[in-house]
Amino acid sequence: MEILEGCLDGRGLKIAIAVSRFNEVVTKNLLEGAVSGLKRTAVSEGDITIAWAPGAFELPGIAARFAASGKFDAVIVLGAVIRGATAHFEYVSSAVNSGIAHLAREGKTPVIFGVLTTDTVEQAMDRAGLKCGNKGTDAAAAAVEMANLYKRLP
Ligand code: INI
Repeated sequence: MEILEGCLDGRGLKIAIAVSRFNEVVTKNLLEGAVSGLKRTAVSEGDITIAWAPGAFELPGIAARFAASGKFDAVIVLGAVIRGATAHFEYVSSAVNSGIAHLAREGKTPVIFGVLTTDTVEQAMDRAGLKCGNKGTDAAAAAVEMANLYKRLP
């Protein structure tokens, strides 16, 4: 029996983060959580590359370029799509969801989905370091685990 797992040892891993500026009050907390989570697994600061996008809609394009570059062991995508009065929320959230899902499935580099989709700013803040943990920190752990797992997969 062979069991394949990725460990949470980030030493030597190079990680790219694409983060969106829209709803920055939330996304800067996600980014802080991700960076501190990576450092906790011993990813060194010099091995972290961060790109800021205007909004979540632009995240798949940046993540695709990071992933295709072959320079990174994992790519983390962070954003906050918060429901407003218009249908824009549906378009942006479905575009970013399907764009990142496609990359995560097709590429050689793991792509980690750390985009919040919530009804309110409060719900988003709760998941960006207040009451319900920090989705950025969770994404960091997933990135390290998946980077190490991909090295072992056929
Ligand atoms: N971008 C977000 O990251 N979050 C949102 O909640 C959001 N809403 O709801 O409009 C949003 N819109 C901007 C979008 O991502 C693009 O940046 C913009 O449409 C330009 O392409």
